[in-house]
Amino acid sequence: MLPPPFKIKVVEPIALVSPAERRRALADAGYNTFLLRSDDVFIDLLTDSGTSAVSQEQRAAMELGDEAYAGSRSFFRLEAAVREAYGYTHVIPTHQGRGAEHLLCRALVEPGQLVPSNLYFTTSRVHAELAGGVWVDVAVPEASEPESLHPFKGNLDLAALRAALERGNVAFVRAEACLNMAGGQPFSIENLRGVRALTQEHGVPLVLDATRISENALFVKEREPGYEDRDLPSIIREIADLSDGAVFSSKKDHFVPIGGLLALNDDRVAERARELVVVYEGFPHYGGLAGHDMEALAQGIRESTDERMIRQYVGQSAYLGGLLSGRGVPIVLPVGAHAVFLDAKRFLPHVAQHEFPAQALAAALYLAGGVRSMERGIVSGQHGHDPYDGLELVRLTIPRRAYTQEHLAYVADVVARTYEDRKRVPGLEMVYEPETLRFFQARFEPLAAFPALGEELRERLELSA
Ligand code: P71
Repeated sequence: MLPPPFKIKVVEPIALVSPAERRRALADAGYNTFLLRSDDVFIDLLTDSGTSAVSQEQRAAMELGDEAYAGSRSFFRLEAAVREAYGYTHVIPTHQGRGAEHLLCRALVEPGQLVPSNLYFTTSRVHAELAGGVWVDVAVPEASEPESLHPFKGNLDLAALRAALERGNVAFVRAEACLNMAGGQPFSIENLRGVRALTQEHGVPLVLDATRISENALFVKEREPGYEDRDLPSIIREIADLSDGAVFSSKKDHFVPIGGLLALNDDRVAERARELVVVYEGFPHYGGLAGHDMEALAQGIRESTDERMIRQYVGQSAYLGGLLSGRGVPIVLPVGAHAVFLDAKRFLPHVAQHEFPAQALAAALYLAGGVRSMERGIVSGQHGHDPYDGLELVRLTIPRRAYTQEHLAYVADVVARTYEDRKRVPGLEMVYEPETLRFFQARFEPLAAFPALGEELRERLELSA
């Protein structure tokens, strides 16, 4: 693996608090890693959202932020950067991805209309449903098979999509790049072309969730015949050109702590979205962002099409995944874009799904080594009273440009140590359940005492140091 195409100029101290403090912090957080304080976390792999390092060019650009309420120069620079990278006609900034999802769904979804998509993302689905839409899962079955080596588990199932379109009353079709809930898995351009043909045949808009489009383009280059010699920006552009619009959470690929985009080609839909943005986000020339945020975002978009940058990032997940597979830890394969996903059903087979195995595993990893991860199982996946028997994953998500190989090697040690002691990890009981997006703030109690993983790991690491 080549070294990263950057070096470190500004650092942020981190520290591993004692095992006793971790126990207390975890209990105070109701065994939910979302509720931990970052001071109690050593390696923070909760999310790649808003956690990247910014570049010196982004910092410099921020000085140029034009904070004019309307007609801001920074907006026009952002618009130009979006058009250059993706080619969309209309650009509406939002405070983050879900702001764009809200506007899109309010503009496009009528009550009772269907929104077919590859799997779901929590906020995307909630906004479609709040607008009265009905979410339809049209992912290929391999998306939900952690052991399938399918190279494009982010593909849409064209037969299922055709059936949904033939039922009629479809608001828009959503295709998510590097499908988060399947493990950061790409779609192929061949598949997207098939989706495009079907949506055009039925006169239905195709909207990308392009949050992780750069990594998707890199996987296309590596895995799809005919793309090996293409440059990354042209593949990104080809993907965007197959769609009618996109939502972006810019907190990922665009290397900014805050920001999102709604990009559209259709004038009428864009007009509706602009009527809504003034109600919910702000004037269309800033949409919930400061001028300096838009400058950092415009520069981040340019960096996000740099193949060396994206290759280094995807390489970090592959590195961590390789260390874990080598030690027999069950993970989702192939390793995806932004994270390594542990398969909690195989990691903790003694914990039944109603005892929240992924939540319990995330808690155990924190105790073992101060590593914060995110539950992606029944706590985040179950929706209302629908039964859930889907994936039970723990996501070790890699912030961009933030951690070194040494950090990741430590994480692999913590996970492998926890795996050795997996039989002693208890299930959980949910003691507080919020009504929507329950995973953020739910609280749990362990059904038996957690083993003293942390104490033992510390001894081992100190001995080997
Ligand atoms: C991630 C996030 C952040 C997150 C959001 C909700 C629950 C837990 C964590 C955000 C995404 C995303 C995709 C594909 C839209 C959003 C929302 N991901 N689409 O993975 O991955 O964007 O957070 O900027 O509002 O940790 P937003």
